[in-house]
Amino acid sequence: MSKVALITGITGQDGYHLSELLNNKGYKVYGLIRGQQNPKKIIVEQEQPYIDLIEGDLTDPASLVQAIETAQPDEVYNLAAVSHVGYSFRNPILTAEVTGKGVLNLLEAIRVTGGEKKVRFYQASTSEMFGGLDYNRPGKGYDENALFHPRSPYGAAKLYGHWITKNYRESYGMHASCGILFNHEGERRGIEFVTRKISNAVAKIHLGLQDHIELGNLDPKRDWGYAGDYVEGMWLMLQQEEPGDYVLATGETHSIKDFLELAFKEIGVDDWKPYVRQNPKFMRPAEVDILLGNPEKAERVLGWKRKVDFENLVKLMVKHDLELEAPRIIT
Ligand code: NAP
Ligand code: F7E
Repeated sequence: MSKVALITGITGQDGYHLSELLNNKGYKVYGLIRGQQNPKKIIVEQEQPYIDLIEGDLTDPASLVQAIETAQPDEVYNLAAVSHVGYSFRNPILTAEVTGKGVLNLLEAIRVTGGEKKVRFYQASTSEMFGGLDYNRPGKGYDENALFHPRSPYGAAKLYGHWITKNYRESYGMHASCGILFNHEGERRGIEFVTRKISNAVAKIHLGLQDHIELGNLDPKRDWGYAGDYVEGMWLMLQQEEPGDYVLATGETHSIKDFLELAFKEIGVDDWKPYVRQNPKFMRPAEVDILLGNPEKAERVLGWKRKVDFENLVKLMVKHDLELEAPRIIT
């Protein structure tokens, strides 16, 4: 009998990579899709016909009960969220409803349908819960025991999701695990996130489709890995006998300027500065200046290790966007 997984956030970056992974492992995959006419539905149906889509929304508890009853999952991966930090400052209440309380709605749907002892649950926690302050382990990075200090409505909502997941583990004996994932990127990254915004603009600049890119703060540093590597870690967490919390990270940190430097090199440009303009519109009311993760526990307990390094991540993203944008040139 093949295992059954229900993935929320199926139209997102991680939803794509995780469903590919689980399908290759022989799982029956269900995906939760929201909205009356979600434009991404047709893309999922075309690219990943093996996924059974179930309509539902993290803010609608009854739809989640229905989704659990329909899929009868062995594993639930909660990837759905308002996930853009900048957007969360502009829409803090929606963010709390979806990214925070939505986790509780899903856990309750599992519990009231009697799944708390059967279902293994993954919560997509985040390095944004650390906030870049209290950087109390210089050189080593944040691990599972580091202090939380979220610096955005997104980070605060995720922290609620993190603690309510741990609470259901402790209160009801649920096999509920939290992956504290540092930034992970790739070909499927949303265009509103800085790495993809850069790789896509670099491709368009090279192809003559645009002449510059507008960005916010260029100094923050992030621990950037490849999404395809990180979904393997999510799956490994749910295969452990005991639930737990794990940091997935590369253990390296790089600035946005470093990313620009490597991305523009891919199109033969040594000096990126003439192509970049700063626009206050993309600055945030509070910034996370530096994130560096320590994945020692995940490496030791799960046997997880990232495969793609920073340089190859930038390369694969620019290469992908060059291939994506080239057909748009009208000759
Ligand atoms: P993403 O590409 O932004 O995808 C977010 C998904 O959530 C989309 O499928 C979206 O569906 C869905 N969603 C939004 N609101 C919803 C609602 N009310 N009900 C149901 N679904 C809803 O995010 P990602 O990069 O794949 O990240 C996956 C998860 O990991 C997120 O929870 C994110 O916060 C977390 N995380 C990401 C990173 C990272 O670096 N990528 C790091 C740490 C944690 P629509 O198509 O309907 O909008
Ligand atoms: O910003 C700066 C921005 O939006 C990275 C999400 O997946 O990872 C992601 O959150 C940095 C920030 O990602 C622009 O101020 C400058 O310092 O790509 P981002 P994020 O905020 O780190 C975490 C781990 C998550 O959990 C989140 O879901 O880049 N920056 N200029 C810019 N950022 C954006 N988006 N756009 C700019 O123009």
